Amino acid sequence: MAVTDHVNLEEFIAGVSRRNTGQPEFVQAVHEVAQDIFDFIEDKEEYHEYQILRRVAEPDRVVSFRVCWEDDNNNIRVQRGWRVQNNNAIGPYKGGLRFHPSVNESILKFLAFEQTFKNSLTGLPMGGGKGGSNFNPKGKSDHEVMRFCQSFMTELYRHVGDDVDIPAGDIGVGAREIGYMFGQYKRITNQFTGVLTGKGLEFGGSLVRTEATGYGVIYFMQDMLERRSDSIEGKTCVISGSGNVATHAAEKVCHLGGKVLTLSDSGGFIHDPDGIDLEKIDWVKTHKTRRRGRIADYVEAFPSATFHEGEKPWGISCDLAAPCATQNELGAEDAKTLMRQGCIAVAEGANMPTDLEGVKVFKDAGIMFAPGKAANAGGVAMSGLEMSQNAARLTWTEDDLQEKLKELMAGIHRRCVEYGALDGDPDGHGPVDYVKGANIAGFKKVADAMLAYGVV
Ligand code: NDP
Ligand code: 2IT
Repeated sequence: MAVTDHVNLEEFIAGVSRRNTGQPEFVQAVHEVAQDIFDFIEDKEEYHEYQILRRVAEPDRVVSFRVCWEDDNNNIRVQRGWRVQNNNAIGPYKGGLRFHPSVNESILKFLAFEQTFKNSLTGLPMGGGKGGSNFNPKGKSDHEVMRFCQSFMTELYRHVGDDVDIPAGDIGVGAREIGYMFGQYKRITNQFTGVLTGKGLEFGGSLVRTEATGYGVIYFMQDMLERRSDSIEGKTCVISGSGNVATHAAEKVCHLGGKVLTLSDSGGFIHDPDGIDLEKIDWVKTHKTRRRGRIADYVEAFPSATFHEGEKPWGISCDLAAPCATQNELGAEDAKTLMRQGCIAVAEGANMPTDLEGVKVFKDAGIMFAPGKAANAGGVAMSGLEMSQNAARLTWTEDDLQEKLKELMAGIHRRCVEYGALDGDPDGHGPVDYVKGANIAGFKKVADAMLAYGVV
């Protein structure tokens, strides 16, 4: 058994659990990474001596604050806000903001922890962070969302900065929210800097950032299939979610000649056996984003589809699957069902959508399984390019950025294969443990930077 801090994996996780009482998502994320890292560092004395694993499992800091705002009926409302600055060993803290009633410290700590290794995997100089609030944007007017965002930034501004910590969007935070928050930051500091990414194109945003996460997920899927001399063309794909990541993943499946069968939201999923083509995806984007509607309404617009209330799409027969909604939406039974129905590859668009048991089912079966920290890294990678453009005060063309996104995803795939090829041959066609590859490649760069700094 590998050891670090003179303990085995079970004892290490028990310690993480003890120190993070009531934070199951954070413990789950650490567990998932630690099981691969234990083996990797077994014979590497320096990592043990400097307690690197113990140190990366502790965020640099967690800032929590009160956010007061006034609703349209003049009621005073109180929300909680957080920013978790997990690790800045390889660059300023970077990661999204999530506005959803389920948000708590455990969820943000897990997301910031994952973000650290994801950002490292991109090859760009970005540390890991995440933040958000238990504010629920659903059913709120634009003015209510604006007042909330302004109040949130009135506290957050003192903890962020273009060389310190650069937030972006995540669940419940899109172009509208980023615009309100950027406006408030600029107003308070009187500085026009690249403090947020995912900005509007008029004020420093980057082309291709909106599409980047979803497109990147499917590029990664394509890279996995290509290693096995296969492709997306002619394959069916089930997708969960109907937000930014899900709709753009769906779009790229269509571009590459595949057929999308499902989309979902927190109310259930729609199954369209005719395929959800580009025109239907545009309808979903408008309906979910601009009209802030429900996916259930799809069946009225497209009667070829059926709506399955309260269910997830994993029972639909498919070749490929991309969970793109939220964490722990795919368990062991779902994983077994997917494989029984013929699924050969899974790429995670969401962060940690497959739980630990589900991942084990996929790994044991040896199917192509891409963890979120690799497959959905295209979004933050494009954010990294938005930061570069802001710092250089210039804008790159759409063609350039589309090409760079493909290259970035290919680079992430290559790094995973380097540490995850099960036959030790990164250049061959053999099976790859992408979870292990992503964890080790992501960890190594952060750990080596931490070693260079000594004990800080
Ligand atoms: P959006 O807010 O655009 O969409 C979220 C989607 O997921 C909606 O369809 C929403 O349904 C559904 N959803 C959210 N929470 C739940 C829940 N608790 N149960 C069921 N369905 C839920 O978010 P994104 O598309 O940006 O994010 C989706 C996932 O991708 C998240 O895990 C996020 O962390 C991850 N991600 C996002 C990146 C980005 O660039 N945006 C980058 C990398 C990862 P409903 O409308 O009913 O709430
Ligand atoms: O989970 C993620 O990678 C994101 N929400 C995007 C973060 C970013 O900084 O672009």
